[in-house]
Amino acid sequence: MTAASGLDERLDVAAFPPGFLWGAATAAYQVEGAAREGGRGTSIWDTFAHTPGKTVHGDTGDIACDHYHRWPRDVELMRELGLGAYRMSVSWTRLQPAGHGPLNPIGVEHYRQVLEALAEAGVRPLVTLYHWDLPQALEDVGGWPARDTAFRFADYAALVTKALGDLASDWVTVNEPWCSAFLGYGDGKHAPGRTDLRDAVAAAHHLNLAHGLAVQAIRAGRSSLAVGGSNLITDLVAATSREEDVAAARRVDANNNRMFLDPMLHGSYPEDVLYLYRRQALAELVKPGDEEVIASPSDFMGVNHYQRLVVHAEPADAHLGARSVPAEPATTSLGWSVRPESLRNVLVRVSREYASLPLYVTENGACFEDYVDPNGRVVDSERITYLAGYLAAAGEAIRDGVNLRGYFAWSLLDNFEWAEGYRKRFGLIHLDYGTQARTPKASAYWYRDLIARHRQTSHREAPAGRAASRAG
Ligand code: IFM
Repeated sequence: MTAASGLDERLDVAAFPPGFLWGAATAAYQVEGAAREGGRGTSIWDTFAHTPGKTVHGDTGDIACDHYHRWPRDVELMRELGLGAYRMSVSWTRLQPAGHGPLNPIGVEHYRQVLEALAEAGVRPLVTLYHWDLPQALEDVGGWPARDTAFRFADYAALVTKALGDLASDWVTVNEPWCSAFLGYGDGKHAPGRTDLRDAVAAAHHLNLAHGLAVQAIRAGRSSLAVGGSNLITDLVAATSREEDVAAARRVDANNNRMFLDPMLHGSYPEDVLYLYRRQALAELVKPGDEEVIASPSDFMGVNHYQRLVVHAEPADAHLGARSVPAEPATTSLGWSVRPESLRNVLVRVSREYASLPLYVTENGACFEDYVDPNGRVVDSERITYLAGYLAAAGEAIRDGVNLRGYFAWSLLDNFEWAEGYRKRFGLIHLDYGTQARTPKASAYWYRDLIARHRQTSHREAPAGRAASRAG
């Protein structure tokens, strides 16, 4: 990897403390492929993607980036970029094919090899236990709307951290429970494709419960590990100061953000969330002791941030009485807003309203129409501008007092973007899906140079021994 990049001088690396983790993220179903190898079981995403009409072009994760076989090259690329950390997820069905019982030794061996290689490359893993790939066998007996699924997840979390916890000290429980619950069971755009708001609300509570039970189970087995959840935090503004719009924005915030942050970090569901879901009987789903479990102390909180939404009151909307549109300018190829100050807003908000816990940006990034040009390069200037802006905003949040310990660009590689299939490219590294050729984009070189500059600056500034201190 040799191409040089001009580093945007407006981005002040001195804002990031020594030891700040510069990373990139992926998730198992989006990159691994090898869907029928190594004793892997079927997940809800296998079933969903293979159902006609559910994903663009009928794309599936059967092959994806073939990371299951090509991980040595991908770890090498991480080393060449100088990444300090890699956020990956482990596939539940590769490790526990039917969602219960002992772990599959082939799956364990696979992840041990990956984690060992990361250690050799000096890349610290942050491992997510659940990034949406529920075993189909558990869906068949109720899925996340069934309370028992939370307990199955806690058992799995205990087994996995026992088997791999000597090689990874930082663990994320569930990724973006809002998406799993409301896209998976509410509007059916994601697996398993169910469309019942009652199921979505039950799923949301059981994902929260699964987080808390997993924190407890992991601590009981290996108390030295750092554990936290990753929530999608959306920056929301009311379209006008009219009371109806302000109330609609508050309902969307209740559903998207506070339904997860409040129980995890404050120990209870907010009154307006309980009221919003009175017909779905949320209060009855919450059994005595659940809220204490969900609030089991975390070591960090992961913030996934992509969007600012402008919320209008919409009486015709039966769910939230709201219509949310991306704030202008909506310039990613998914039509999402590019508003760097939103990242600062959500980090400051989580830090002030919830906890002074260490925070990580566990995902942030954008998809654009990237392609390999006739010179063999991928010149993704929009992504460089995006990253420079969002990282500057993260630096401002640190200056505002946010205890931010790391940033994970979404994503290391172009990959399977769920219902959008392969046409939406979020990677720092371009994938030719036909040949599996990897081509680092201009943004990858830019990020590499940023990381190197931060390293030089903090080595100059940090007293010996401070730079490598453990976050979390
Ligand atoms: O690709 C996803 C990821 O799996 C979860 N967070 C949002 C990303 C972009 O949509």
